[in-house]
Order: sequence, then C-alpha cells, then structure tokens
Amino acid sequence: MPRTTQMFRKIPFALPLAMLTGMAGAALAQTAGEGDTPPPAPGVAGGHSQAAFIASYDRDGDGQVTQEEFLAVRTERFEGADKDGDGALNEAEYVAEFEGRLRQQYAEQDREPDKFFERGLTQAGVRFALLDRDRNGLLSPEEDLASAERTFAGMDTNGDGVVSAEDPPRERRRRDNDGSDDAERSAD
Ligand SMILES: [Ca+2]
Ligand SMILES: [Ca+2]
Ligand SMILES: [Ca+2]
Repeated sequence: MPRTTQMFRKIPFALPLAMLTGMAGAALAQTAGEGDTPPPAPGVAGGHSQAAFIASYDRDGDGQVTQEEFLAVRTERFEGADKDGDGALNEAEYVAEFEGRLRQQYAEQDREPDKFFERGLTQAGVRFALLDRDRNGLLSPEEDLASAERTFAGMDTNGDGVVSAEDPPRERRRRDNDGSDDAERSAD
C-alpha cells in the first residue's frame, strides 16, 4: 500500500505537538459530549469556543470582547499568578494559575477532578514551554502579551478589532502551523 506509506511520511512534526497542546481544551470538551454527563458550560479555564471566550472576557457584558478587555484580564491574571513578585511567571506559577481556574470550573459544574483534570495540568506545563519563547524558564510580560495578541487575532476572524458572534469560525488547518498559538488558546 504505497499510499499509506506516503501518508505516514507526510505527517508533519507539528502534528503530535498540535495534538498535545490542543488537549487541555479538548479534554474538557470531550468530557462533555459522551454519555450522560452534561456538557460543561463555557468556563474560565476551558474551551476554545467563541462562546467560552466571550463569557470569560466580556467584562462590560455587551456580547463582544475588545482587545483592551482581553488584555486587561490577561494582565490581571499574569500579575495575580506572579506569586513571588519577580515580574515573570515560572512554570509552577503558570500551572498553579491554570489549576486554580480549572478547579473553579470543576466546582461550578459540581465535578470532581478526573483524568481530564490531570491531563489539563500536564498540558499547561507543555504550553508554558511553548510560550517561553526565549526558553529562560520564565514567562515574561512581553512573552505573555505576544501570546495574548496572537490569541486575540486568532479569535477575531473577521478582523474588526472585537471578538463577537459575528466572527466566523477559523479553519483548523491554520492553527496547526503554530503549536503555540493553539496551545495558548487552550489556556483561555
Ligand atoms: Ca514569578
Ligand atoms: Ca521567557
Ligand atoms: Ca471580530
């Protein structure tokens, strides 16, 4: 079967990475769809979806998220996570912040931490490594801002400067070119 062989050869290195990094969000989504478990509501720690994004960042409740709103929340989150006050996030600080939001989401949905919870934490560590672009073991405000801007641009698919229900869904293919972009989104 030459075609099969060819297909395997063509699988890019980006694939496992994209799979890994997408899993934190996907894990939450997967818990949803199957069986009797009701789907988790859009939460602070989970979901790539537009609705989850808007629910998390639409501070003034007008149904859309401006870049200012998004960056304000991100900045607060960053500063809140910087427990040792050195102006940057180490991996433990980054993962702890994510864990806090994930716990809150589970609590709101009356769910006990499960394997998806654990997996989510593992993936947070993977994301940290991707976001720490200069690999000095610290996520700087600049690195965080850069990733926030990528995330926002990725959600604002019609490019009008706000994320709203009018933004058409993106093609998945584009995300797979940049693992960090996808990774970042699962943190939101
Ligand atoms: Ca710190
Ligand atoms: Ca860094
Ligand atoms: Ca838009």
